Amino acid sequence: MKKKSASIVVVLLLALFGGGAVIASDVDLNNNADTTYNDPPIDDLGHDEADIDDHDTVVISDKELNIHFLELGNKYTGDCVFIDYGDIEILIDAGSRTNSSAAITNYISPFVQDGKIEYVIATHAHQDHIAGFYSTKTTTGVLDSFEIGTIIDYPLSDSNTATRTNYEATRERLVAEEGTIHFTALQCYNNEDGAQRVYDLGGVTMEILYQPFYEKKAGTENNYSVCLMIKQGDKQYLFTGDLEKAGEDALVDYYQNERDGLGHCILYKGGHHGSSTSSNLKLLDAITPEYVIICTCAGTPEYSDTPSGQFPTQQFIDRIAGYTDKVYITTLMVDYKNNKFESMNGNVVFSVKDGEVAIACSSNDLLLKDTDWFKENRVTPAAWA
Ligand SMILES: [Ca+2]
Ligand SMILES: [Ca+2]
Ligand SMILES: [Zn+2]
Repeated sequence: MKKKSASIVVVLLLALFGGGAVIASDVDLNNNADTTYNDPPIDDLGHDEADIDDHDTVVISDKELNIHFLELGNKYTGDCVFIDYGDIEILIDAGSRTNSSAAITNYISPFVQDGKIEYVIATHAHQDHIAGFYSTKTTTGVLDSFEIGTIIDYPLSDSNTATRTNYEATRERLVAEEGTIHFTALQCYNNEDGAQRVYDLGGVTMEILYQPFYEKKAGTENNYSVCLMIKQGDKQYLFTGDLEKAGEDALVDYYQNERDGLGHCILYKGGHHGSSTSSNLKLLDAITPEYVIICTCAGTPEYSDTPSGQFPTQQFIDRIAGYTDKVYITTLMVDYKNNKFESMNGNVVFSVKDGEVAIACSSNDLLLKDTDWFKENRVTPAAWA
């Protein structure tokens, strides 16, 4: 196609879609069941002068990349990260319990306009990461609520829970009956069997990283976590699931001689909900994170009765403070026994617009260090004073 006719195509597309292409930047981020979405986002087909050059093809790539860290509708800590890039969606985990599937599905549905989630990542076989994927007698799992393109998950697990069995049975049913493709992270890293190490999403890439516990026994299930890097232009976003120190150290060691290291990551999903065992200095030194977003219920006694060891832990805070104070937390524990919790930042949406990071939260935009919970429950590190 020559330049002139290419321009006509763009003009036609603008005429067809330009007027209606409203980006719903003010879309309601709450996931309350009674929330209505008046303006679901429509991909911007607007035209950019830079898209038209002397080549024969027209590239229309004004899609926005939005990375959502979700609240999960109950008091339990768990992970769910939804990456929305036009008609391409990536869902990393669906915790924290089976009844989280409703909160997740309600929240993400307006963004999945073609009804299909192209990529699902299940980092490891713990319920706070995979329980929302499958259906039960009373809940409809996320994997049963959308068409699912490709599932990428953990190569190894020592879990013998019903959670793992249920998730994997659902995955296998989708593969057998629905045309879903399944690869392990190791197949992806090795570019085996049609799996890819790097998925080119058009202006954005998803790279499945290697870590040695994809193929050797770990001391904890957490270290089997699938790790991936999203790249948008020169900006990198890192997701390590619940990887703990042995996994983090091995990941950093491996990449000393690969891909010029992990490199600076402007966004890092705070590892393992802000636990003391993750986000160790070796990893932080390697990625120098600027924005850290954590899916957790702050101050929950779910995993620790020691206040300083409750997510996000004092140890995590002391380490991350040397790199950034831009730390965001989804949910806040109010009264665990009586099942009371509320939004901390709420659902947190990270994006980069015109080279600048934008953070949009459904509850408030306070940094962790400025929250009442932090002031009452944590010691301020010198770097944050
Ligand atoms: Ca979308
Ligand atoms: Ca889609
Ligand atoms: Zn977890």
